[in-house]
Amino acid sequence: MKQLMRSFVVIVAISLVLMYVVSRLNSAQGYSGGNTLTVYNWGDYIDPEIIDEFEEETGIKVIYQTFDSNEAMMTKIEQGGTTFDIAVPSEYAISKMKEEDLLLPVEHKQLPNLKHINPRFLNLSFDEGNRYSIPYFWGTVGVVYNKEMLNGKEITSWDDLWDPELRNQILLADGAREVIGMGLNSLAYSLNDTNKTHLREAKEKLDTLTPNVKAIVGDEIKMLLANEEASVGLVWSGDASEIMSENEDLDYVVPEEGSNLWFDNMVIPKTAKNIEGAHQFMNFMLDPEIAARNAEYVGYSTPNEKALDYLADEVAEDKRFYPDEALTEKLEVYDNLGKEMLSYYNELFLEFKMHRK
Ligand code: N2P
Repeated sequence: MKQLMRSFVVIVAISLVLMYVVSRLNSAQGYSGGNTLTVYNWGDYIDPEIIDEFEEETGIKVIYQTFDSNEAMMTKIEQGGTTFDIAVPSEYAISKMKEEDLLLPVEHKQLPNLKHINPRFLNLSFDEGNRYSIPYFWGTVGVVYNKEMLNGKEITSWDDLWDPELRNQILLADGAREVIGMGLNSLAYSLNDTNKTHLREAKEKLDTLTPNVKAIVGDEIKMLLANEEASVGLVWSGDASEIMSENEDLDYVVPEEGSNLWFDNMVIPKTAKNIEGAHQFMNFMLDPEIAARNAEYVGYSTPNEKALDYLADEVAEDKRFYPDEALTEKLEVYDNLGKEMLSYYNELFLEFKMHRK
């Protein structure tokens, strides 16, 4: 009995010491127990130091997860296995998530820094009054190309990508709407076309691009293009801007037939557990100095007017990445085409990928 008692005392003592060590470790990192925030964002879409600063300032521990397409993000949120406090969908996905009742309204009163956002990026049709979403980054879809590797040949139109001289030279971002969109735009159809004959035609046109397509890739597209593994890429504008600062032979163009203008906003999924923390995170990201550093780090364009003051003039005034309204008016924003149509776009994209095999 004595022996048993002694073992019990030893176990209790060890447990107490362990509990003390864990609590010291946590407080050393500034976390108060259980105060966590789960953030779900695109890959390569935040300066990790900003997460550290948010944790230090608020005592909230951030659990950070990434996705590489709106479709993957929505599927995960719909399934509900992991609960997220913040997600960063693009406009058509926001509209769809609202429709499916997957979002919580945002309390503007808790976001004093919202005033720094340029009104041009507020109150857009996918979320009137910004009831559910707060601007994070914006941009276009276009083509990045290596002037040296193309021997000075310029790219100005989508059709230029079909040039037989570009055999095995093109990398495509892995996005259904972006790739099908390129097919649609090259045929002068809308990026929101729902006519299945047109969509099939676009997919068939894309099939003829196959000999030129080296690979369909995720965030590694930046590394591959910067290292000149290919001379042309279908990319989001910020990825182009990021790699152009690493390789001066690269340039970015939005093809003349037209392209996509997109907006990525922060939202609070319905299943969020830390709603107050989610607002703190949004307000932190809206701080002009933080927004500027984040934009500088990821290469994407900030909708934060005040943040532009902190960016170098050659960045903030670069029309390729900060096109004015006259330019963006010619571009199309993706509409929420509804479940059935979005699945059809995905299906065609998969078929195109299979065709390459
Ligand atoms: C970041 C991708 C941004 C996607 N890696 C644009 N919606």
